[in-house]
Amino acid sequence: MPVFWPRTLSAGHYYNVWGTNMSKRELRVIVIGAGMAGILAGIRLRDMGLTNFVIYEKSDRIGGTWRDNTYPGLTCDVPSHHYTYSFERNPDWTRHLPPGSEIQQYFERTCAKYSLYDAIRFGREVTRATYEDGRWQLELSDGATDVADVIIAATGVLHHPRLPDIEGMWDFHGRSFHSARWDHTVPLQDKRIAVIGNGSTGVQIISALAGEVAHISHFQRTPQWIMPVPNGYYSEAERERFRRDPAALEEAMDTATYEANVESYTEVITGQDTAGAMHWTKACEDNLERNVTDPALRELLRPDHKVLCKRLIFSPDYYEAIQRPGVALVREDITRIEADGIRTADGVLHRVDVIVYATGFHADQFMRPMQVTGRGGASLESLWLDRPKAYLAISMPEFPNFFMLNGPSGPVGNFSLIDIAEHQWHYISQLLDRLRNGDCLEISPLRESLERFETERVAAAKKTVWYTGGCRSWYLDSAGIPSSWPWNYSRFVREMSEPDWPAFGLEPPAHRSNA
Ligand code: NA7
Repeated sequence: MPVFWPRTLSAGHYYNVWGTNMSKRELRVIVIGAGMAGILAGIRLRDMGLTNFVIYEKSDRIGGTWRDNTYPGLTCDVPSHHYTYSFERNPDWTRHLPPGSEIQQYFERTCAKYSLYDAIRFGREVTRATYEDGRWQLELSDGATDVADVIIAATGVLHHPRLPDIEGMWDFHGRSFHSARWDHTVPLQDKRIAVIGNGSTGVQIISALAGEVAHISHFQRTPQWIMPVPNGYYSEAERERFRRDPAALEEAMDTATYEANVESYTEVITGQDTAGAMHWTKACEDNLERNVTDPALRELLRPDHKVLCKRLIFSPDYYEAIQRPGVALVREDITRIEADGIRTADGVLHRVDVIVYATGFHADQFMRPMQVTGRGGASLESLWLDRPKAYLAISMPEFPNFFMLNGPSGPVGNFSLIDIAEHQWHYISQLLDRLRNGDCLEISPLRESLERFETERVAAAKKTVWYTGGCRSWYLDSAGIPSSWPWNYSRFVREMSEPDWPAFGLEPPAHRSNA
């Protein structure tokens, strides 16, 4: 019979060191962030019977990225019914790909339905977390403090807007803003707009505003491959059927096909010579050939990197939009921004009234600028000196009982981050069970577990199309190594099914070894 001796004992808790539980330890849990993952954590904590928790949210509303982004055309590129919690289906999606505003409403509705608002503390940013005497001591932006046994960092990936560093950009006399800080006080209809940036965001804005404004110019430093994914409507009759009959909704979701697509996608990323690679490549090439009629424009729009090297853009109508009257593609490099517009390398001044910076995010920040200090003074900044890292994207040595959802090197391909977070929660809940059962007071991976994982992950990452495909993207860390999960989806699901306990210095739970 395995015996797990707690590393430290704290007053008020009773532990049965002989491997059978006399009582469950009450854990105080602090969740950071009330976006998609924080909401998931709150609901699941309650399901586990853990009621002593709060969710700190720095903003005044829930929703994370879906609260911050309100730009015209905002759409998630995951099929609507797969961008939903598995336990809270949404028969009311109106489109096959969910509009941003509906996603935000869905999260707000879910929060209300699960009475989660009571647990959320708005306008409170966690600035510091320090592990002392077996517990996490937290400091908040308003000077308050709190204490937790467990921290769940659900702080999101793409939430620190990245503005470019272009000479003269502060001299511009018109209005300008980042796409994630859309200024809805600026009327656009009779304006000349410049959109800088050609990721999913820039493409969606161009598609939405083409024909709706006086003129719009799309400044593309790097062309992108575009997958022509149609975005149809669910009729009211279909939605009513889904409301009445959850089985019909499940059938319409066709999860088997969705997961096969996800698997095929991840196979392509990790091995370019597969049949799947040819399928994705051909679909994007055909889209360009068939839907851009002017050969000169077509060549300007043709990427010189492999399909899927950058995060693939799903759009049913970008090529149509860029060919409309009043829409211009600008491929010349931007040299500076002046009072009246944008100057490009060919000397042309593109006169505009509004500049939208669709220039992406600092994807390597995660919970930072929060200062995190672990056991024995270990600092997060030191651990992440070369790149953000975590064992299986969830936990870090010397940071006991600190678990992340959508943390560094977790999967971020074109598939549902909700599904990813739910798998990660399944894993974290098993770690929480060990703490509650009194098997141990602290859980963190061994240093060698993280080192082994990172060595293997980086080696695999160098074989992915993100690394070999001839492009740069936000997937790459400061050393140019892809920061995402470099294996297929099945491996992720397998790894998340149950912790490899020895990697945490623990034996498997007693009930398993006794089985
Ligand atoms: P992305 O995908 O990071 O795209 C940012 C775009 O901004 C990309 O086209 C960049 O060009 C461009 N960029 C960045 N800096 C500059 C400067 N200085 N000059 C010109 N162009 C610049 O961000 P998104 O918001 O579109 O999407 C982020 C994710 O959100 C997306 O993948 C989905 O997961 C949802 P580059 O390619 O680097 O030449």
